Amino acid sequence: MKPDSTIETRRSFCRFCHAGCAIDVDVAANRVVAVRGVLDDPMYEGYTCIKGRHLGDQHHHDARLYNSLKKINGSFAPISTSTAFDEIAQRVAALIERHGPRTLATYCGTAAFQNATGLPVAKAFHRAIGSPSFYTSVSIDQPAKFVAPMRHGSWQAGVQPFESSAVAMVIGCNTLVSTYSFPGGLPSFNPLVRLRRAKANGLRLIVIDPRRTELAQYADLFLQVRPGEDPTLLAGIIREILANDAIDHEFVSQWVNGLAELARAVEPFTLDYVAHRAGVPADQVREAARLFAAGPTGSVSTGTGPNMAPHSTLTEHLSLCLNTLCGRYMRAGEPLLNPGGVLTASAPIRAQVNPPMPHVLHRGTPQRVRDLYIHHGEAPTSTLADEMLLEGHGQVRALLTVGGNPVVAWPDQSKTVEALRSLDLHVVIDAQVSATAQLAHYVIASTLSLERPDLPTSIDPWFGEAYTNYTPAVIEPAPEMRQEWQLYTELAARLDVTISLPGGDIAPGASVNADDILDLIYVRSKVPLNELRQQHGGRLYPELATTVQAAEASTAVSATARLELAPDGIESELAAVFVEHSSAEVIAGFDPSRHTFRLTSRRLKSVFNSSGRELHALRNKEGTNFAHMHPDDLVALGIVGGDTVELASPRGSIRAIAKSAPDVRQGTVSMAHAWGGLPDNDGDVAVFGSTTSMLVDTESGYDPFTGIPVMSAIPVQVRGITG
Ligand SMILES: Nc1nc2c(c(=O)[nH]1)N[C@H]1C(S)=C(S)[C@@H](COP(=O)(O)OP(=O)(O)OC[C@H]3O[C@@H](n4cnc5c(=O)[nH]c(N)nc54)[C@H](O)[C@@H]3O)O[C@H]1N2
Ligand SMILES: Nc1nc2c(c(=O)[nH]1)N[C@H]1C(S)=C(S)[C@@H](COP(=O)(O)OP(=O)(O)OC[C@H]3O[C@@H](n4cnc5c(=O)[nH]c(N)nc54)[C@H](O)[C@@H]3O)O[C@H]1N2
Ligand code: SF4
Ligand SMILES: [Mo]
Repeated sequence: MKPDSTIETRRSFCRFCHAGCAIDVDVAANRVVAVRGVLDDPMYEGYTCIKGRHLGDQHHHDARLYNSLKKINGSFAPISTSTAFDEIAQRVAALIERHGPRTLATYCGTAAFQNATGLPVAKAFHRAIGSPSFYTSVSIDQPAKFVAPMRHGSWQAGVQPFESSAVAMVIGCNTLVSTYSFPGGLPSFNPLVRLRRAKANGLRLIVIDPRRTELAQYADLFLQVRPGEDPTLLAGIIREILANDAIDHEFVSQWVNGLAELARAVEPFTLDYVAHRAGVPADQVREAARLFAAGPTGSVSTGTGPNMAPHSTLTEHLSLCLNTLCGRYMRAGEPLLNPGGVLTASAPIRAQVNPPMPHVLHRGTPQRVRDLYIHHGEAPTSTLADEMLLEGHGQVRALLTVGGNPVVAWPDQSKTVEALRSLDLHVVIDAQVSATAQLAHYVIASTLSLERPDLPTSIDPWFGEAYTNYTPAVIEPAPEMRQEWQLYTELAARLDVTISLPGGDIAPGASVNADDILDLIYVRSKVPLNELRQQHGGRLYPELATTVQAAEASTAVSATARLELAPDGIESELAAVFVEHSSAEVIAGFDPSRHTFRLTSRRLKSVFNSSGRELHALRNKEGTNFAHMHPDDLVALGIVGGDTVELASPRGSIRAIAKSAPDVRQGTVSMAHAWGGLPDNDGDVAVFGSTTSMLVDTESGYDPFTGIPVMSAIPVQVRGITG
């Protein structure tokens, strides 16, 4: 920093992860010199984490990409971004001409979500060119969250919120580290303070996780379940609640179908069976059922753990059933402090059921593999590598990767890398040359969060009270950098395509800026964007609060607008679970005598998936993605923390550094994903880590509705490596 440069403080919000914490950014000479939480922000009250406090490093580190790159004879050379767009558009046009629009796919990763404009414009571009090949990280995250309610139905007014509840059951979610949670779970906005307040108000917390997590430290009841056995445990808890007749009869009789069928399906899951299979003592199962059903308020929520384990839509369904059986929903007249978010249109929210729609799950545009379909306009990412490799009509030959890192994040790393290497055209827009960008034909230098105006959109409906926080760009991007939406508007200009957004069209070549795009997308915002732009940072909008409306008369008597406890397939899937010895049996090649451990997913505080490792301060905090194991398991294997181990699943093997972790259940290896790099980059695992997706098989054990493979509770053999 030059001595004469003055420091100016600008208000914004952090987008390193999804949590959107309000921050003050000190800027001098267009560089971020410090980041602090905003103490008087009404939602975050000054909270930030170590990643947010290193936002400046993220923007200015040595490997930051300031220019776009083109691969020539196997190595990258700088190219002007505008020339890159000319060349890319030409190649896209030729590929579409030859193979049809489906040949062009987009994959939007996490950085397209912490970003109000990236995802909507990408989607609109795909609609405009007629390409259904639209993929995001959601389908390798918690896709059951979208599919399970299509079979069960959903309650329009939502579940009872965590903070004002008497009890909460959290299954495989660790918000104190991930600052992430769906409604019903611990809100991710300053989570520890909210947890402490809720506990001071009498909340009783039940945590179900194979690891005694940071959140589990606060649990009144902790069930250290065997990885992958949540369906058994939840079936047992439901059976116990039914046996004690502890359900909300009034709610169930008015709004619910399938009670007898569900009761029949869970009947075999006795306390003894559950204790044996899920590894949770019978008295704890009984106590969890008693505590949850006693409520009288509070819901079940799940995180990525069970959503990535075998039978993920079944687990999600059973968790919805628990909420439904106990009637843990907002009722007519109760307050809605953030009715559907600030940035969406006003609409009455009623105490009634959005009916199940199971018929749409196997209808629409099919994928060419595994009998999977496109839901919600999004195709399952677990099939994208196959769609690139499988020849024939519909093959994906060109990919746009937007703020994602498939090489380390997509399931089955070997197949992913083979598929990416086979593409005719791969364009990555990223702020650094990620492992994925190394394989691309073009890398477009992207802006980072503080270089663009934005709104916290993906979490907008999740705030407990109506809140939003418009931010202008707080520093200027370098001239060659582009925002994600510009990849699409620049292609559209060159392909003569009109992109339609809710507020109007973007004609090919029209001159638009990021604020114009925000206006076009969020035209129905309850508070006009121009009003939001007048605010200095985050604010509550208490004037938007309403109450839950009574059900429409026609719905209240309709037999079809009911929540379904036993939709088609649930009884047979529970019966199939019952006869398994272990959920790992769904995976081809599983050998119980060899694969005696289960590898579970987890998040690390100082990095965000593959982001953050490029910054020394953050990397040094974590070291690597250790294979955390119980000390007794280390002794039994004859190894100590710091030793290298080989983890071998039926699909692949990796090396990792063992770490003694008494908080991990025996028989479990708890390890973070998205470390390592290209498989032939045989780096030191103690420094680079390793990629757990190498162990993931996409072709067996996947969920039949979402295609998500088994990405947690993966059966592995663990071996110490000597010498
Ligand atoms: N085995 C296993 N696999 C998993 C998981 C697991 O638990 N286990 N988790 C899954 C989950 S939940 C997810 S969400 C996915 C994540 O999958 P991805 O989203 O594909 O992976 P990330 O590492 O989050 O990729 C983010 C990329 O965006 C770049 N980036 C950061 N900021 C910006 C920006 O502002 N603009 C642009 N253009 N780029 C930016 C980063 O440099 C990085 O390369 O992985 C999934 N894969
Ligand atoms: N610091 C940081 N924050 C992040 C991320 C990050 O990488 N770092 N990633 C972001 C992303 S992309 C997402 S999707 C969210 C995810 O947010 P969370 O869902 O909270 O993710 P985790 O912290 O991994 O918590 C998952 C928990 O599931 C448990 N688990 C694993 N397998 C099983 C199982 O079979 N059964 C049960 N019951 N539990 C199991 C794990 O032990 C772990 O405690 O976090 C986001 N936030
Ligand atoms: S929790 Fe997420 S949004 Fe908040 S400071 Fe940390 S990285 Fe930024
Ligand atoms: Mo995620």
